Amino acid sequence: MSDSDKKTIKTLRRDIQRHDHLYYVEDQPEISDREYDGLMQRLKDLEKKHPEWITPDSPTQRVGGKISEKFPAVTHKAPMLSLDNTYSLDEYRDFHKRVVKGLKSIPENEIEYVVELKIDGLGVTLSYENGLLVQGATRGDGKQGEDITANLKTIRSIPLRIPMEKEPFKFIEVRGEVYLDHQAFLKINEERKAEGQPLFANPRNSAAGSLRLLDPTITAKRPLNIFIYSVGYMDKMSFKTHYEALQKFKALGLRVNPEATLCKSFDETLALIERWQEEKDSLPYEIDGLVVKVNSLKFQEKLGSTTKHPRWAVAYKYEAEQATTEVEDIICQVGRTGSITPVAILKPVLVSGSTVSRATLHNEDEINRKDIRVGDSVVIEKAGEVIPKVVRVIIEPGKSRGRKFKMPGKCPECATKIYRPEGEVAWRCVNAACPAQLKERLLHFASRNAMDIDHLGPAVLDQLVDSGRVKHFSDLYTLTEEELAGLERLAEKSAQNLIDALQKSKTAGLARVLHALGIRHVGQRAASLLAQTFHSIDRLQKTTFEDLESVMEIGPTIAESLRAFFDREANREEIRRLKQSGVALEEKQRKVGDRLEGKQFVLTGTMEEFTRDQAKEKIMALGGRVTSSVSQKTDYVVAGADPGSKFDKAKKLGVQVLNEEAFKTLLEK
Ligand code: 1X8
Repeated sequence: MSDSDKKTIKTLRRDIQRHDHLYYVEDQPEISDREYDGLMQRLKDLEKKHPEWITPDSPTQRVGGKISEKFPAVTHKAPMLSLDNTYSLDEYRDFHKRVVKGLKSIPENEIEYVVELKIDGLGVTLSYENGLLVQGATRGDGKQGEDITANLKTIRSIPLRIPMEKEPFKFIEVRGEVYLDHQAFLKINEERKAEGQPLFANPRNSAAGSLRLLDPTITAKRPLNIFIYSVGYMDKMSFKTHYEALQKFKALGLRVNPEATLCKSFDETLALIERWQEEKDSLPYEIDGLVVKVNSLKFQEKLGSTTKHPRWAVAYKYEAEQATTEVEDIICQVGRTGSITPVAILKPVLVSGSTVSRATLHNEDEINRKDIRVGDSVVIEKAGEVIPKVVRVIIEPGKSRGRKFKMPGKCPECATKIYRPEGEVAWRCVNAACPAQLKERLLHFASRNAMDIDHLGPAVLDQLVDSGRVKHFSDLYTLTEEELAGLERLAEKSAQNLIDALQKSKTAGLARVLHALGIRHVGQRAASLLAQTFHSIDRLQKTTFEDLESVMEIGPTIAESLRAFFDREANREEIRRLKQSGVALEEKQRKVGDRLEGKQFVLTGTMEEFTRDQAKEKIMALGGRVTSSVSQKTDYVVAGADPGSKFDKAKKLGVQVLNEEAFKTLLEK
């Protein structure tokens, strides 16, 4: 008897999976809801009889138990970069020009693009191992996300298993966008209104909120959906083009947006931009533009990425939603670097579903160009998560206006005379000790992605800075519990907690310290690359502009900024003080070894077994460094198939060239 039960269970699972796919992915159901419910009930009954046969990919297992109070962190196998945005055809043409230039030896007519819709939702990853969905995560900050597997499993268009037995890869992480369509969004807000709960501002927030619920049974009730749009990582690369990857996703049962279009030329992409301008509002879900990607994966690799964006893809954004309101005041804010930004205080107004009461005015020239004055009626717009901005003033004939806006002569915080450097748009407060700047810098230093010092908020910092007790980051580490307990609004317990948090932050590690120092252009990713490459702040400090620049992904802007920072005695002094306070300024080198210590590598061409990032990781794990251009200092050039000009240069300079086999031997030696 039970043998036939086993068979029935298998058949039911396969049938339900097929009907899920037909209904949720293909949008072409073959059976009625009632028949479907019948199949599901039979499966549930049989699994109840034989609980030992329940498998994680059974359709009954979509809704699991509650999650403990927090989602575990997940480090992405490859960073989830954001897309560079373009807002006009001119900017968009510049993107194409950069691509053509970056692919110098390739004729323009060989460059294909894929145009896709940019879904306004939440980026996620799905990892399949031997076909089984093993993990789902949010994008998070691009480097680390949250493990939301249980919630993603409730999305019926996400297969719990994909048929990858015949594929050359055993592991694949795909990326996609989770979203709610217009109808689902309106329905959820209607329900929330009825229940007296606060409304979601837009479909994107509502999707994000739903995915971060700790109780998957509630997530399961939200009709979330997904479109898969790229490979994040796979153990064996088996596609030549992005479009091919999309077709493979479809064949595997993953939900791919049907509007993805292969374009044989740049002009074809322009036609699509025009077409979607007209048609985007008739889609059943929100898009905030198009995504255009270079089709060839080889070309993608050639173009590479900056620390923030891939150079082979771009977002084309359509005009954002606009609204009209009134300027009540214009104030000036002092930033971390002393730049002074005028901000409009607005009469609150609803745009794209959220209330807007401030808008950045960017800088003096912007205000003058638009002639924005207190009391004016203005058109504002909000594009996605971008800070709202003032588009233009509505001139009402006959209505008298306020006075023309003038920048204050002095810093609104420290009253130092402000100045506008030649050739720049921003006015600056040059007082390095300006409390407003110092507070912003300290807040950044303590922030979660930097030194992560809990309990060091604006209220505490205001007092410490205003009393003159804290003038540098390092002063934080000489604070005592008694001193802190004496501050307003800080209980004794919090004082102890803050001391503990400061103590803990000393071991945050070099990458975080480099980010926390607030060196211009050195964001999280650059800081982490620098830490991995140089291991200690002393070494970094001694590195020349040329060597900094040759680190892959660093580039001249960051290199110049680092040099400028370390060339200032005041900064070196501060680093000495931090070191004296016990802040760790060295990265422990990974134990794996330092066999390649000091060796410089350059990678070129395509390898069979490694992607570039994988090869780079292996080299760095053994203490070596990877740079982007071949010079006298290069020890090895690793050349895969179809190597580029770096190979020729290596030959010319007499640098040792390794093929993939020799490279593998070197790693394993
Ligand atoms: C973000 C998105 C991408 C796509 C669609 N919607 C998005 N929100 C797509 O590639 N079709 S790609 C992307 C990203 O790389 N940050």
